[in-house]
Amino acid sequence: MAAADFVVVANRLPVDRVEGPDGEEIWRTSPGGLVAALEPMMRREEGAWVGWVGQPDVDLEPFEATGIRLIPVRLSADEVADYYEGFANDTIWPLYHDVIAPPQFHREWWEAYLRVNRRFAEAAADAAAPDGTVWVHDYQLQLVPQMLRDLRPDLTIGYFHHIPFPAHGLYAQLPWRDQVLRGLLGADVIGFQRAQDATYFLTAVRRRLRYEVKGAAIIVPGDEGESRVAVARAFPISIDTEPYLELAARPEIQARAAEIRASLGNPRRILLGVDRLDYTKGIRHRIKAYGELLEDGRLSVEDVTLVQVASPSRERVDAYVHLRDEIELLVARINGDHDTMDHSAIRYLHQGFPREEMVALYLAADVMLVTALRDGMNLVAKEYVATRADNRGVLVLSEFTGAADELRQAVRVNPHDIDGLKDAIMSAIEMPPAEQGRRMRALRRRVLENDVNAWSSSFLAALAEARTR
Ligand code: GDG
Repeated sequence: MAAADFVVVANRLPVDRVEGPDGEEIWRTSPGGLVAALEPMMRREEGAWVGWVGQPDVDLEPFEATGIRLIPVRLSADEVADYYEGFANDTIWPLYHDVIAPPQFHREWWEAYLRVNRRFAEAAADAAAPDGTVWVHDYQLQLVPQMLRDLRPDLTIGYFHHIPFPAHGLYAQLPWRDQVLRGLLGADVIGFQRAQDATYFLTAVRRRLRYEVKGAAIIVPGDEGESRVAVARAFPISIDTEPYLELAARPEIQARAAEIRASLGNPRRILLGVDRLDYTKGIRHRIKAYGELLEDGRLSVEDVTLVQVASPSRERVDAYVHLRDEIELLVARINGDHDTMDHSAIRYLHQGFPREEMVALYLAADVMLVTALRDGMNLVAKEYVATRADNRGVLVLSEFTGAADELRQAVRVNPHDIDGLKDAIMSAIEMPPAEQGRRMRALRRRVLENDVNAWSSSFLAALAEARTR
């Protein structure tokens, strides 16, 4: 296979194995925003994508799916447990989300992380053409940039971090804190969601490694006295707006939204939460606040329904098993206390839905609740805004999301403050149409102007500039 001028490296390949019409297994691209953003570049540059297929012990040769060259990295079942479910999702994820859940530190998980990161780096080194560009994604692969630079000093390397980077006092807990910083610093450009994440990273670099930092530029010393410059700054990610606009305009999806409203008993207001079932998303805080509003008599189930989609996630990690039990107990209690034969307090759905149904839900929702305790960006907030072409609806948004930096006209909340959250939910429910319109227009302008293509273009422009340094 010919070498690629542009290589993306991410934990997952953008494909799922599904059953074809005759029962055979085929690959279908998973329609994420990242694929949409990178597709034009992938085609133009004859790009390649290095990643895991999502199932253990699958040996596959490189192949093409819908025009993208895919290079599978094999993971054994033990590696999935130690590198992915362990170090990535039970060490880094909780640590980087402000230790909302206690991070687990295990040396054998770190060993697996090292081994798997090396495998990804080697696959990228094999795939990339001389003087090519490689863009590495996310917290599962923080060591890849430096490993790749050691193998291929000719490459221009970018890294984008999709989740928060923690304050130094928390980051310092990581037993392998210096190795991870050095891993990331192999990149020419290190992108974060928020300015605050970049600042925390620069602080960690200064305090742990004592490297010189000038603004966003880090002077990275080499082995033999020479040095290079790495840049760390914010590139807030966004959504591919087009499919959301298109789906929201379809009559059958609008009809489906009306059908959803009717099937909930035509409440005056529908509140909606859409999250992976994750402890970072503040689902418990949201449901607690809503339950208290019913308890206090400020809301009634005839008037209001909360629809909570909690899509299944990381079901083999203990913290997620406990979280599901807690949430389901809470939902059952609230429904038990408040449901009538005709109306439910909470319609709870522990399921994933097709995008069409998600857009119908966004259209049906008068109030969107995004109450994350910590979130790199939160694309759900942007998706909701994109679909609200009539400028109606209210976004309640946690200030601990990356989206809060941009979506200033949302109703902002601190989800830890349950009384404040209750008041915010009430003000969203009662907001007059004129104010909804004023806020939603401004929010939509922001999201439509800064879509995922603007994001990838600005990151790639920074990388191109790095190439000339
Ligand atoms: C990480 C960071 C950052 C969810 N359930 C269903 C479904 N979804 C879709 C949503 C949205 C996406 O999944 C979730 O994106 P988020 O940004 O909300 O959150 P994470 O999954 O935690 O993503 C986050 C992001 O990376 C990008 O950098 O923003 O901070 O944590 O698109 O719509 N989609 C469908 N059915 C579902 O049931 N079709």
